[in-house]
Parts: sequence; C-alpha cells; structure tokens
Amino acid sequence: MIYEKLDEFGKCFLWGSASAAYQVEGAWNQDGKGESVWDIYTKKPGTTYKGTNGDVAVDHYNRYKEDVALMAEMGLKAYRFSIAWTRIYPNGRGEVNEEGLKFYENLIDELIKNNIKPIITLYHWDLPQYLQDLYGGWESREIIDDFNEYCITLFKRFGDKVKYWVTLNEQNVFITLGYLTALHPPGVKDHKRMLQANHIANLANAKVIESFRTYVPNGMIGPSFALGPVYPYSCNPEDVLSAENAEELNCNWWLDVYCRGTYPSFALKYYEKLGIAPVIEDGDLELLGRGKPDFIGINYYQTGTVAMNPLDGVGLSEEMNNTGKKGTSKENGIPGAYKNVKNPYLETTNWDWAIDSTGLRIGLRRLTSRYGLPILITENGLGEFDKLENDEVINDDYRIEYLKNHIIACKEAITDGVELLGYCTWSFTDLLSWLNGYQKRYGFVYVDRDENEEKDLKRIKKKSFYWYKDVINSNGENL
Ligand code: BGP
Repeated sequence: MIYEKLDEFGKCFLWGSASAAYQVEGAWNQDGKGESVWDIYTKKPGTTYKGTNGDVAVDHYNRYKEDVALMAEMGLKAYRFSIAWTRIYPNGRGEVNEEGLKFYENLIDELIKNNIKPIITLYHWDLPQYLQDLYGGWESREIIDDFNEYCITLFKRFGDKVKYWVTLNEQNVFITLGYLTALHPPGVKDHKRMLQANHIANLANAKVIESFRTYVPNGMIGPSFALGPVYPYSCNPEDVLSAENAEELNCNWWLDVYCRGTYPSFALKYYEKLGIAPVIEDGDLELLGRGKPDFIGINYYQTGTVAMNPLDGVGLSEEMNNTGKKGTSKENGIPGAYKNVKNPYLETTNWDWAIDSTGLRIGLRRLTSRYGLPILITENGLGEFDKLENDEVINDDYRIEYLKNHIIACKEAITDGVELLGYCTWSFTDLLSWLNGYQKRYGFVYVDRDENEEKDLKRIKKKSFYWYKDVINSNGENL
C-alpha cells in the first residue's frame, strides 16, 4: 500500500543498538572466564579474515562505562548485548563464576542508571569449548539441561531488572555455518548432523522459554532469527516455486517451530525423503509447543532472490566474500530446490549483501500474517569501509542513508499493522566481524584499531552518531 501519511512510532518504541560478547568484550581470559569455541576456532589458520580474533576485540569489558556514557549521550533507549556463557560457567556447567556475573550486573546497573533498557541475549554463538569436547555441543541432548541451568542462573540474578530477553541468536546461521558449510565452529559439513543439532537447539530454546515463565513472569522473551525474505527471480512459475521452496527451507523451517511448535510439512517431507530428517523423540513436540515466544526477534540485513535449479544444478558454496571485494561471492543453491541469483533491481554492499529496505517491510508483513506476534528488530545495519579523516571526522553518509530507509520501512510496516516493539541497529561501536575482521564496520562510534594493530582503541563519534541521536530525540520523525 502507498499511504499519504504514515503512523507514528509509539511512545515506548525501543530505539536501540546491539552487540555480542565475543565481538566487543575482549578480555578473553580475564576474571575466570573459560574458553569458548570461538576462542579456539579463530586461532586455527585460514578460518577468519587475516587471522583476526576477539582476544581484545574493542575491549568493551574494560571500557564499558565509557561506552555506556556514549550511549547515554546519544539518548539510546535500549542496548542489546549478549552474555558470554563462559564468564558465568567457565566449563559451561558446574561452579558459577561470581566475577562474570558481577561484570554483567555492573553493565546492567550502568545502563539502567542512564535510562537505557538492557536487552539480554543468552547465546550469541560462544559455546563453552568444554561442552563441545565433552559431548559434541549442540549435537547432544545433554546441552538442553546445561543451557537451561545457565539461563536460570541469569533469570534469577537479573530477572527483576531486565524485561527483554533473547534466547538464541540466529540459530539458522550458527547451525548452518557450523554443520553444513563448515565456516563456523565446529566446522562440520553434514546435512543430517546439521538438522539433528538444529532440532536439539530448538528443544533448548523451548526449554528456556518454559523456565523463563517461572522465573521472569513479567518479562518478554523470544529468539533472534536471521530473516532473509525470498523473491522469485521472475514471474516464471518455476522461479516462483523455487522461492516457495527457499522460504520453506530457510524461514519456515525455523520460525514455524518457534511460533507454532511444529515443523513445516513440505520441508519435513523433503528431508524425510532424503533420509536426513531430525529424530523427533516422544515429548519433543509437546516441549516445542510449550516454548512459544512473546515476540519474534529478527536480524535483517538483506533479501534473497532465487531461480529454478535443476537436480544437477549448482550446490552449496563454502566460499564467501569476506574481503570486501565487490562481486567475489560465488553462485550457490540446493539442486532441485532453488539457486541464489543477483537481483538486478538492488544495489549491494562491498561484501555483496543486497541493500533492500522494502524487503524489511515485506518480511515484517509476512511474519505478522503467518504468526501474528509482536516483532523486535534485534539487528539491522550496514557493514562498510569507513574513513577516519583529519580532525577525527567520519562522514558515513551511506550508513545514514541505509538506516534512514530501513526506519522508513519500519514506519510503513507499522502503518500496515505490524506490531513493532523496537529497532536495534547493528552496532553501537565498531566491533569484530566474525569472519570479516575489523575493516567491515557497522558502528555509530568508530574504534581506532584494525586487523594489524590494536592501536589505542579510541572511540570517535561518526556523523551517523549525531543523526541517530536526532532520530531518537524526535521519536523517528526527523530522518
Ligand atoms: C549477524 C550476527 C552479528 C553480526 C552481523 C553482521 O549475523 O548476529 O553477530 O556479526 O550479522 O555480520 P557480519 O559481521 O558477518 O558482517
């Protein structure tokens, strides 16, 4: 629909920004922290861009007060961050590490003192290495109880201070990259194992939501899903059917389980025919049914466009553009289901991600029609090269343009009838990109470091900092 006038953002709209422990904290072995799978994986040759890792990252662990002061100066309403499981339980289970809890308590108190609502992510990929070694991490049902115990510890400690909680960040990404394309730890390429690990992650997700009801009865909880709405390349019915396949396999496969407690039937039958469907035990579907979220968290960066792909067509590619050299991504797909193609209507970033604010509106509408739940945008942003100019100026007009268009899309979606709780940009300060090093920057605040040198890690406000401040101050009117 095209409207003459758009609805306004609600008075309590959460204007936020997001980060993840491994990408900002550093202090990888400080104050009793245990090793996570990322602490180990990034040290293996050839896994990350120029061998970068989060040992120091942007040292948020030691500079959180300075970072929160900048958030307060901006007027941020919400800050989404993740808790490192290995700070709370160095081995993932057993003895709790009080120093780890204390760090997050200090951070939460600092945020609240500055009128910033904390949004806690319980799991942003940094699994305790001990549990990976002990029983294969997400491949064992033992993780369900360990994850639940860890979450209950946090619910008990912070449940009276924190209302918004995110369970698993991008299960679709960490499971697919961890077990199908081997780009994330544990570096496995096995579709059957991937679907089984995914099923166990679904159960863990449902279990902690069930626990949450007991410990934080007035809070709100949901997963963060990496949403990539799919378009058909053309109106050829073969392409349209391919887009249906991709939506079913890449979106409904996760979201139906979260929101309805069931696997979507076409995808399940497809995996059964291939002999790789997950093993569903007695009681599993009941648990999934009980673990429905209060909201759907979505991380939105881009849409996908797909075309028909024959049975002898292109397969998955493990290669990705992690250098920022535009046009170096490889074609990939699932033979017999779909293949990803370039959308001729859309520009891309230097990392070949399609820039598509209308796609955000389309995704928000599809989710609302299918599940009818409130939505929290837990990530959206532009990763680009930034240039630090003389007098400590960073003119990131391209980022302002990107965010502005996506916020307009949010406003349009609200006018359409989407219940949107808030919008968190990725990210507040620059930080480590898992596979792309430090040169792919997302922040409102530049951090002076790169792949080669930590430098002084100085925080410098970009042009977008002042722009978002004004957006928040005008509740989304001044764009
Ligand atoms: C999401 C992750 C974030 C962040 C972001 C940007 O998938 O949840 O942790 O990294 O993507 O991705 P990238 O760093 O690959 O550009």
